[in-house]
Amino acid sequence: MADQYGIKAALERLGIKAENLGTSTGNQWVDTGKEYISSYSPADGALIAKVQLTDQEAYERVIVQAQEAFKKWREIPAPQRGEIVRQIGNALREVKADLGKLVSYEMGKSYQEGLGEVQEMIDICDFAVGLSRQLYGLTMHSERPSHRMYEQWHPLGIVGIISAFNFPVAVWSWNSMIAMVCGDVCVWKPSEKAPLSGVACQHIIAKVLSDNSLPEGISALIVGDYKVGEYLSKDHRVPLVSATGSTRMGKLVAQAVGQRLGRSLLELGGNNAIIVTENADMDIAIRGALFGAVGTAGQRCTTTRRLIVQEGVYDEVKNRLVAAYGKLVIGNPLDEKNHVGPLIDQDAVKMYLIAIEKVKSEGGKELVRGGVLQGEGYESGCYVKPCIIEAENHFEMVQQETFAPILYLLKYKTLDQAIEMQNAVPQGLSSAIMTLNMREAEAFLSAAGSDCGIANVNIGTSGAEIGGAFGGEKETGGGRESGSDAWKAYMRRQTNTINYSTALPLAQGIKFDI
Ligand code: UN1
Repeated sequence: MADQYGIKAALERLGIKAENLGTSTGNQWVDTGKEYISSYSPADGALIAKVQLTDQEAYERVIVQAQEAFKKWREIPAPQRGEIVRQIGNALREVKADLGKLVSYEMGKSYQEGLGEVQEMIDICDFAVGLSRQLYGLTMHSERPSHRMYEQWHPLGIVGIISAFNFPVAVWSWNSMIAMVCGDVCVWKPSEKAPLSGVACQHIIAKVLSDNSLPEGISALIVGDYKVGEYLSKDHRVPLVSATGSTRMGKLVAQAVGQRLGRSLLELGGNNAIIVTENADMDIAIRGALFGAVGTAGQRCTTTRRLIVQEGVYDEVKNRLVAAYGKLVIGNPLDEKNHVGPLIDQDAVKMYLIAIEKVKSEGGKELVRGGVLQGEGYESGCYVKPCIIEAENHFEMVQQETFAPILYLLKYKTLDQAIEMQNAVPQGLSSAIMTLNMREAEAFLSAAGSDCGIANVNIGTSGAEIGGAFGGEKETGGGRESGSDAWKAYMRRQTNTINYSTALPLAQGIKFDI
C-alpha cells in the first residue's frame, strides 16, 4: 500500500490490524473462527485489511448480552446516558482526522467529505445530549374528576442498525446516539463494503463504555452480508430494525420485520431533482446542482439525479453546467485537489455503464460523456467520469436510482409541469427549487408541491443538517432519522391514567353498579 496520505498511521491509531474480528458485544471481541472478508480501497485498489464474519452462534451471544445490558441501561437516567454520548462525541473530536481519512480511503469519498461525515457524528452526539433532557411526553385533562392523564416514553430494547457503504459511519451514529439516550441498546451491521469503518467506531465507543464501567452489550457490532442482516430482521427480540440502503433491500427488511409485527425504520433510495426556474440565481443554481450531482461521486441517497430546467433558461443552464463539468478533477479522494473520487467497486462501475447505455437506447443524449478512466492513478478501475444526459422523465432509467454521477437534464414550460415531473418517480427523498420568486418557492413547498421528505429552496438536494428529521416518502420508505422528533421511533409510548378520587367512575359515563 503506497502511503503518501498517512493511512498506515491512521489505521494504527484507530486500532485496525491486518486481520480484525468483526463481532463485538461492546468491549469484548468474539472469535467466530469464520472466514474473513477483505476490504479493498476503491481509491487505489489496495487491500486495506480483513474483517471476520459473524455467524449465528456469535450473533446469539451478541443478542443475549444486549438483552442483559438493556435491563441495566434503561435504569440509568436519560441525562446520565446523555453524559456517555457526550463523551463519545468528544472521543470522535479527537479522532476526526483519522476516522475521516479511513472513511475516505475505504469508501472513496473526498477527504473533506470524510471529515464532514465525522462532523455529522459529532453534531448528532451534541444533539442527543440535549435531547437526553427533553424526551417529553404530553399531559392531558381527564374527563373524570380527580383523575390525571399523561403519556411517557420508554425505551424499546434492542435496536438493529443496518447501514450502507456510502455513509459508513454517520448514519449509524444518527441511529445509535439517539437510541442510546432513549435507553435502547444497539446492534450494528455496517455495510460489508465498508466494514473497517464499523470496526474503528466500535473501538472508539468501547473505550468510552469501559472507561465508565458500563456493562457489555450496550453497543454491539456484527459483520456480514444480507444473511447477517436477516438475523436482525427476523429476530423477535429486536423490536426495531433501522435500515439504510436500496429500496430492494428495504422491502426485504420490511417484509421480514412486518411478518413478526416488529417496527422498521427505512431510509432507502432517492431520485432527487432540482427545479431551476427562470427566476433562479444562476450562480447558486449551478453550484448547487454541481455538488448535488457529483459530490460523493453521485453515491448519496440525496444526490441530485434530475435537473428540471425552465425552457427559457435551459440553454444557459446547460452551457454553464457543461463548462463546470469540464473543470472537474477526478482522482484519489485523499488528494485535496480532486473534486470527484471513485465509485465503491467495479460492480458499481458496471451499473453506471449499463445505465448510460440504457438511457441512450431510450433516446437520451449525452451532453457530457461518461466513461471509465484508465491509466496512472486510476488502477482500481473504479473511477468514472461524471456525465450529463438530456433525457425525459418517463425513461425507465430516469425513473430509477443509479448510484453514480449521472445527471439527467429535463426541460419544462410551467411550474406546475415541473412539480409534476419532480413528483412523477417512485422515490420521494429530497428535492429543491432554485428561485428568487416567493410565489414559486411557496408553491413548491405547499401540499400540492414537492411530495418528498426534504424540500429545499436555493440549496441543493444533498447535505442535510442533522437537526431536521431525515428521510423520505414512497419507495424511500417513510422513515425519519436524526433530528427533530425522530427520537420517538426509538421509544414506546405509554399512556397513563391515575385515579386519585375515592370513587371509580368509568370513562364515557358508563354505569356499571352492583
Ligand atoms: C445518505 O446518503 O444515506 O443529506 C445520507 C446528506 C447527508 C446524509 C446523506 N447529510 O446528503
